[in-house]
Amino acid sequence: MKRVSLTQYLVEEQRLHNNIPASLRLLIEVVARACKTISHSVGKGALGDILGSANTENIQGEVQKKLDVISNEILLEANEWGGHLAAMASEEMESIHPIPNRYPMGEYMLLFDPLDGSSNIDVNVSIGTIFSVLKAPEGMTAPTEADFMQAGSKQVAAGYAVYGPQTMLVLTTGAGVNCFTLDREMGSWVLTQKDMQIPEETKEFAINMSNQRHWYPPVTRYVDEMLAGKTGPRGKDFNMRWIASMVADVHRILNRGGIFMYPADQRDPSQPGKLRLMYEANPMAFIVEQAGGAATDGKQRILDIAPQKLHQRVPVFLGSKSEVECVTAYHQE
Ligand code: AHM
Ligand code: MG
Repeated sequence: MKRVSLTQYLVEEQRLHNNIPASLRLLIEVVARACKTISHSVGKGALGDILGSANTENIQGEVQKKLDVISNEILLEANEWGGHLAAMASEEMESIHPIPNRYPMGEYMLLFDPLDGSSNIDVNVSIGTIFSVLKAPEGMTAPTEADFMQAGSKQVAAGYAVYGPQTMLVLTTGAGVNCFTLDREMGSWVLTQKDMQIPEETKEFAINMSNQRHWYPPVTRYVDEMLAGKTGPRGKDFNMRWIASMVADVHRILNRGGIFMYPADQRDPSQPGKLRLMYEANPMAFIVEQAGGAATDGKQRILDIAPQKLHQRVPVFLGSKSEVECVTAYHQE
């Protein structure tokens, strides 16, 4: 079988759909290269002094792991000098990171969660990197946080790398979703799944059940009905999976269907859910919709949310269309 590399895919995609100009291709290739470096660090584990805590806290007051900090540095350094970006924003940094003056300023803005699934780093369970690409506003000279406040529907590209038994890169530029596997010997990304499609019907759900007592009624009702099995209102037995790495849970759903939920709950009404709109919900919603699935915050399409601040959290329901529509309908009743 002829192998198609990430570069060849991007060049041919531009010819076909005119949706990946040279500077966006450079951006995607640089991010993919950074993910390769992160994958290499992840693979070293205890041999690479990358496990454990960095003894620092990020903007959300979460203790940073060494690998959170290392991955953030790798992405910043890789993307600074190419001339394709105006600014970056990261889950691990309080404010935006404009491109230093010594480098030319480009037309895109990159957002990322450098290392998602931090609680799984030290136990050798799949983790990942999530990224989102926006266009810098026309005529922008000095980027500010306000320039990033664009709805997810404005994303020009989004993707994630999952560091699991294999390292994979899943990418959309708005014309479907494709998956590349890292050939570790050759150091290259090879196209291994074209036009991924999420099955519309499913019997699998993902939610952290330990929060059950804190849920709001629509989520309780939806999950109770699934748990009732064949003789319940849904008329079928459901299976549950929760990896606690969003990349790994979403990757499973892209491949065999399912619904992923991180709802808001009653613990802290000022924090609507755990996941961040700009680094987690938006890029994953873009990918899921491009693969024929759906993504809402329970009330509206995630990609339509007008962001208020960089580190904003939102409830997330995404995956197989019929299930997302069902739980969203329960929120509207
Ligand atoms: P992180 O970005 O700090 O790693 O947090 C996000 C992760 C998601 O990958 C995952 O779905 C969720 O947190 C798991 O949360 P919990 O530990 O509450 O189950
Ligand atoms: Mg994270």
